[in-house]
Amino acid sequence: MRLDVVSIFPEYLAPLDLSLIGKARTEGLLELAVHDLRSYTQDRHRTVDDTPYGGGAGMVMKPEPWAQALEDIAGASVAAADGAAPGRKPILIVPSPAGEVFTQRLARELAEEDHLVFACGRYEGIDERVLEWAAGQYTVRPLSLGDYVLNGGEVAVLAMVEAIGRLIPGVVGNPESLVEESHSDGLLEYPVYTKPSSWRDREVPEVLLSGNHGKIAKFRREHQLRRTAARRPDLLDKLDVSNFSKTERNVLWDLGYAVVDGRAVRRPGEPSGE
Ligand code: 6GU
Repeated sequence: MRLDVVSIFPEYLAPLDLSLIGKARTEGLLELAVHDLRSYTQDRHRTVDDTPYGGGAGMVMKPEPWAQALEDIAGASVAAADGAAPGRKPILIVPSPAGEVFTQRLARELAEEDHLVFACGRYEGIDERVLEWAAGQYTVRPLSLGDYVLNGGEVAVLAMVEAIGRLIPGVVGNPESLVEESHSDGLLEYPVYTKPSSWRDREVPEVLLSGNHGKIAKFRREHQLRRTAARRPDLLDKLDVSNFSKTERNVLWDLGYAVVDGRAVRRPGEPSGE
C-alpha cells in the first residue's frame, strides 16, 4: 500500500517513523511520503490560507496549492500503477469533524486499497471546490474521528494510518490478535489479566486459572456483553443477535435486554449496567 500525507506541519507526522507502522515501512509493506503543502505554493510568502467569502471567523485554505499537490500525487500514482489494475482511483481522505465517522469497518475497507492520500486541513478547512474538483482523479472521503473538534487533520491522520496500517497482512505479527479485539464483532473486548494472580488483595477471576477453555470462553463472552451494555449501549442496539445462543440471550436478559426480531431491545423499566 502507498500512503501520501499533505500537511503544512509535516513534522507532526514524525511518529509514523516509529513502532509498528515504522517497521512496516522498513520492511516494505507500506510506502509512506509526507508532503509540505507550502512547497506547492507559487508566491514569495508561500501563502496557504485566505479570508472566507461570506465573512465569519478564521481562515480558509486556498484551492491552488491543494490542486498542485493533489495533481502531483495522483500523477505519481498513475505512473506507479503503469497499466496494472486500471480504473482504481486513489482514495483522498479529508480529515474533518464534518466528515463521516471513521470506524473499524471503514479501516478494514481502506486496508484493501492500493493508494490512500490524506489532505490535512487547518484553520476552518479547505475551499470546498477542491473536494469537488479532486473527485475527477480521486474517490473523495471526508472522515471524522468522532464528535469533537481538533485544530487540524494531522492527529486524525496518525490515528487513521495506525488503524488501517495494522490491518495490512504482515504488519501485526500475530494476526490472531486482530480477531478477538474490540469492535471486531461489534462488541467491546473482554477484560484481561496477567500475573500475579493475586495483586494488592485483588484476585484474577478464578475461571481464568481453571484451564477449562469452554468455561473461559463463556466467561469472556459474558463480560464482552456486560461491558458493551454498560459503556456502549449504542453498539448493542445495532447488533444482529439472531444467531446468539441460549446462554448469550440469558446474559442479555440479565442486562435488561430481550431479543426481538434478531435485535437486542431494552426491556421497559430495566436499567442496563455492567
Ligand atoms: Cl478528522 N479533523 C478535525 N480537525 N477535527 C476532528 C476530526 C478530524 N475528527 C474529530 N474531530
